[in-house]
Amino acid sequence: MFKEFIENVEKYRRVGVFSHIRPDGDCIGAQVALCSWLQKNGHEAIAFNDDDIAENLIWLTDYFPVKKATKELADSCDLFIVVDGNAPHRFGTYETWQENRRRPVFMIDHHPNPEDVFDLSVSVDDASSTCELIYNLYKEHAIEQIDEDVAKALYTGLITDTGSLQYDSVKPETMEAAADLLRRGDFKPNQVAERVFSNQTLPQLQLLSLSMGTIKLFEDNQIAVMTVTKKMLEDTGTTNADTGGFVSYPLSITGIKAAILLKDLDDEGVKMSLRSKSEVDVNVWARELGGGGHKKAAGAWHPGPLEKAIRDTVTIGSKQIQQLQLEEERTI
Ligand SMILES: [Mn+2]
Repeated sequence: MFKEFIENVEKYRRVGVFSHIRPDGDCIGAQVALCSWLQKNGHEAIAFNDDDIAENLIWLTDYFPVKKATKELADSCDLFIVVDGNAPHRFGTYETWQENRRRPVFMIDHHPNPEDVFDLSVSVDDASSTCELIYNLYKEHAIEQIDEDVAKALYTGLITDTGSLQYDSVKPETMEAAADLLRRGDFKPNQVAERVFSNQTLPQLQLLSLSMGTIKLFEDNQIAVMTVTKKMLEDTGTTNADTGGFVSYPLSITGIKAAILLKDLDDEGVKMSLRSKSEVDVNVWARELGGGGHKKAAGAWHPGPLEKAIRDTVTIGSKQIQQLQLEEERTI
């Protein structure tokens, strides 16, 4: 998987590694572990992200600092690597740095439909996470280079991108990677899980409570819709960053095939997170709305207002669910 990558990365000395905007545990974990790998193998590495890193992930930057890119820092790199995203716009100002001085760009990612703009791609869309891919990089190159920091960083991505190793993207290899990381890093699962998941603030829970009150079911109780409004944020003193993981609650209702979290936060329309726990492909729904992602997790944007965003998305979703039901009936 990484043979070509390893052979080619050797040609470059100073490498800028970008993770995607609005960073999550997988992109930061993968970025930190990749930068560490580069450093251990004679390169200089700089980790870039345009956005602030959430409170529950900030400890990862003790292992490797993540900086906001500046022209000077970006220009000093002779190779860029982007992780956990497969289209340039996912990496914020990254495109600006390319305009200044064109340099090779490598990509490591697990999302479907990669853009064909990279000089070298490691694109594995059935991998659980980019962190599982970076684990394979170590495995194919020099597994003994996985130290405690790298193990914890990679484990973070494994659990955050898979709902704590529950999604159907999890394969025996994913579990084996997780077990190997626990052994090599000599830590217990709760040491990472508690840092990542058990550090909610009271305002966050109050926001969750308000948002839970909005859950409505559609299409014979197969689609769940949950909303967050600007007023809810104001009433609880929270921000958009505090809505992480909310969509998993409506998805956990019995019989629900897909859940949508709609965030109506400013004048710029409605942001949507879509999740599925069935054969339903929410990537298709998101694409119809101009967004995208994975089959089980996707994002989209709607110009609004909120009620119309709900109606349009439920219409798209219902159409697909009815189609799937017809196909099922035909095969019986
Ligand atoms: Mn990911």
